[in-house]
Amino acid sequence: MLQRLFLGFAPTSIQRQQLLQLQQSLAPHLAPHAKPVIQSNLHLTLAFLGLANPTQVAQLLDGVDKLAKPRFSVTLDSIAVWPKAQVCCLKGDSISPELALLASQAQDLAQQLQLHLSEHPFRPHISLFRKAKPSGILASELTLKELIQQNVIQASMLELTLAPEELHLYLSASGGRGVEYQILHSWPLT
Ligand code: 3AM
Repeated sequence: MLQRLFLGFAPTSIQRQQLLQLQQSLAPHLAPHAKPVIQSNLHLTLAFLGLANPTQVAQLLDGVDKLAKPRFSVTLDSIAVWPKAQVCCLKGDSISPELALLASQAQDLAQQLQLHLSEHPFRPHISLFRKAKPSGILASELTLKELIQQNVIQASMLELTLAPEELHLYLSASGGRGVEYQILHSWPLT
C-alpha cells in the first residue's frame, strides 16, 4: 500500500487560533472559491515526500532517526498568494542554519529513498487557503504590518514565530471530509 507523506511542524493551539483569525480577516479579500485550510490541517511543511511504499516508509523512519534534528525558530510575517500552487499562505523569508539543515537533510533523504524531490528551494510557509488566486489587495505579497496599516487584519498580529519541539511525519489521507493530515511519527528536536 502506498502512503502520501510529508515531514512538517505543527503550530501550537494558540497559534492555530491566530491563524484562524487571520483566515477570517483575509477571506473577504479572496475570491469565494478559495478554500480555508481546516484548523487541524494547519502545518508548516518541511518536505513533501509523495507516495511511499512500506519499505520506503521503514527506511524513512530509520533515516530520520539518524538525522541531526536541531531546534530552530522561524518567523512568518507576510501573506502571499502563489499563483501556480493556488495557495494563500503566511510566509517568512529568513531561514536559520538549523532549519536550513533540517530542510536539506530531508531533501537528501527523499533523494536516497527515491521519494518526491521538491523543484523549489525550501520556503517556510503555512498554507491558509487553497484554490486561491491573486487579486485585489492580495495581488501582491504584503507584510502583516502593511495589512494592519490597510485595516485588512487586526493590529494584534505582526508576525508568528514557530519554535517547534517536534518534527512530524504526516500522512495525507483523502476521505469523506476531504484531505486530512494524520501524524504517523514524531521526533523530538534537541
Ligand atoms: O500546504 P503546504 O504548501 O505546506 O501543498 C501541499 C502541502 O504543503 C504539498 O504537501 C503538503 C501536504 O499536502 N504538496 C502536495 N502535493 C505536492 C506536490 N505534488 C506538494 N508539494 C509538492 N508537490
